[in-house]
Amino acid sequence: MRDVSQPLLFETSWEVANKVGGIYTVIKTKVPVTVQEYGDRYHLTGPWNRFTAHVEVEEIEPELDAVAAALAAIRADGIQVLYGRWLIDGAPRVILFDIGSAAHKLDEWKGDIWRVAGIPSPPNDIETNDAIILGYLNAWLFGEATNCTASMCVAKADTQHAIIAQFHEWQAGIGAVLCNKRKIDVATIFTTHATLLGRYLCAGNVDFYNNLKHFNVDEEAGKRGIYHRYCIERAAAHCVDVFTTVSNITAYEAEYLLKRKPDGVLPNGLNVVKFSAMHEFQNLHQVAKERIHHFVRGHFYGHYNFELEDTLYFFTAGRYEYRNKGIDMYVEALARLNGRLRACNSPITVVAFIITPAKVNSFTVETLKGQALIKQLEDTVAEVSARVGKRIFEMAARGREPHAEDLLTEQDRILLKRRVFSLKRDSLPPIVTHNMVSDHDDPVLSQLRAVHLFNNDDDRVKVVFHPEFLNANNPVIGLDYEEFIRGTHLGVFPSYYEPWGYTPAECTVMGVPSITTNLSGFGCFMEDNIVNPQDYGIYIVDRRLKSADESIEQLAGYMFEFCQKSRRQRINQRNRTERLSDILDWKRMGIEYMKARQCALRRCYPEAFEEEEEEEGAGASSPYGSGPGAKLSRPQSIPGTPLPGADLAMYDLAALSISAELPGVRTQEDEDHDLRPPIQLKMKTPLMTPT
Ligand code: G6P
Ligand code: 1S3
Repeated sequence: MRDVSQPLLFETSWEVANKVGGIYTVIKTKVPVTVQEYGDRYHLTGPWNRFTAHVEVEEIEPELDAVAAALAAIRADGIQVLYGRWLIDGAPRVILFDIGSAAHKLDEWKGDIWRVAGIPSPPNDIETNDAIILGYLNAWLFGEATNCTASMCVAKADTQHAIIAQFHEWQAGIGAVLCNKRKIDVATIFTTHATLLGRYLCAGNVDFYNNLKHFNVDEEAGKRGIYHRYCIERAAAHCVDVFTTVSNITAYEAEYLLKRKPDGVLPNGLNVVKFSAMHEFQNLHQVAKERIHHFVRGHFYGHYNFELEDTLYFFTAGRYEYRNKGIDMYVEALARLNGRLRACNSPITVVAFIITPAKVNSFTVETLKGQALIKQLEDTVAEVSARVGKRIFEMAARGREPHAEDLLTEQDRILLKRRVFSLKRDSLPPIVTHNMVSDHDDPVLSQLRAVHLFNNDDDRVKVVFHPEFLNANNPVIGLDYEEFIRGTHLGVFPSYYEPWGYTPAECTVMGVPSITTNLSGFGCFMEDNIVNPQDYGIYIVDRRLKSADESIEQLAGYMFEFCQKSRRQRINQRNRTERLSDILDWKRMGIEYMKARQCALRRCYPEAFEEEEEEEGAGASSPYGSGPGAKLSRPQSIPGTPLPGADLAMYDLAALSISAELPGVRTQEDEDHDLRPPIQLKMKTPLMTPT
């Protein structure tokens, strides 16, 4: 019998040391807590991206005999594998497979996966081919390491420790299927971060959530050309000991689309950086905001008729999934906000950013010119100021009182005049910072035209569409994403399809209020766990029970309400938002991963827990109940019904994971800034301690 007290853990994903999207963030930020728990018994496996691996990974020799022997067997077949330490916090061991070097096996493996699991794989779907190769290599690794399919290194295989393999997302799913089909002696977990069908269906014009129970899933997948990928995802969900996803809403979706009710929910956390002094993050806001001011002066030159002191920065960001990420709703609500601010003669100007990668050629000349002109003006003013300073000093040193008219020479005046003239412009400030490949039918631009948001002088809402992710070397907004968030006032993410949603979570840990929806995993999590999230700067738009028009109205209302806050109120609200960051820390969220692993071990090696079960009563100590499909324990706080008939509470393990006294620690500074009581968490159930 394998020893379950010191298991080895392998976590596998396409995004290990390979940044593609949100899963990279999940894995990378979670590493420190996992390394703390597993130390050298923890490995991550994924594809070897040669463009990035050489800066991300330091090659070392494997220490564990079983891993070294397994890699030797795989390499003997001509497959290249990088074993090393991923150079991030926690420095975990990684095993990266060169997918191309296994291409000679592809046809054999495609045939095999059809025979053993009935999963088809059409030609020319590179992503699926890669997923098949990754899956087979992982299964090979686990087989060798556990002595289940060992070829040449039986003596070195690990037959002593229990091994847990966790697979993230469909791209890693084939490995999970093979572990099951080949009866490899590992406890398995499959975690989906979205469902393929969900993403596709939501992007179309479908009333997704109300029809979830009625989709003909095979037909819908077939119509969208993703049937084979769907087969991988569904098979993985069914082949593992424990099936999980990232939020209740996605668990509900997975139950109907993948036909297995998830055993639990593993919400995403973040590495929370705590400043020793509360005001430090407020200072960072001020510094970053100044940098955004600088961009705005240049971008709006010639029409810069608003006060930056009364300007608020809103933004949305993420993958360019126009409908799924709720960009459609954001634009419509901005138009309504513009109307309201104008109607009440508000002194506030909102500059609303949209940051999402689209197909572009380069920055527009107008955009670059604006920044160049403002830089020129800044340089000229600096030169003139230096000369004026020198003159004042000379006069004062000679005992003369300086008079304003003596300070600027005729030459200075002409120079300044020329700079001021160059700021005149006939056109309106541009909406988009780049030349778009399809300007005429781009969804954001088309809708901005439809709602007449053109950056007119009298518009109180100005729009800047930056169709590329930010980085510090950007010549226009020279800030990386994190600094940019810090400088803004409000993140707006009215998503329709958002299994978790890191964007509002990132805002929260940086103390920036945000708007999310009750269709996003993050929004539901906050709604389920915090009493009055709005008090803490988490606004949740109802996209479940309201019509689209009502939701837009609610969103516009939240933004308008935010515009009416005084500076003092905004500062207080930021303090409160920042205090929520503790509940998003992996130190808390990671507990759900522990539970999933514990559950996988119990299901895979029930005999190892028999004694304990006898002592405690069957199933008593299992975090997810005693067998697949077991009913989950219900939380004491039942969340509001999402849709008629939908019971999200049944996946609500996540809500159990936070101890009630967590973020309530208050400093004197808190008290000074914020007279409200400590954060009220909804859940009262104590932490489940995995055994
Ligand atoms: C931070 C800074 C303050 C600044 C304030 C501006 O709190 O520490 O010095 O006045 O930000 O807040 P606002 O919401 O107007 O950007
Ligand atoms: C998915 O990435 P996305 O932006 O396509 O996974 C993320 C990590 O779990 C999640 O935060 C997001 O909601 C999903 O949609």
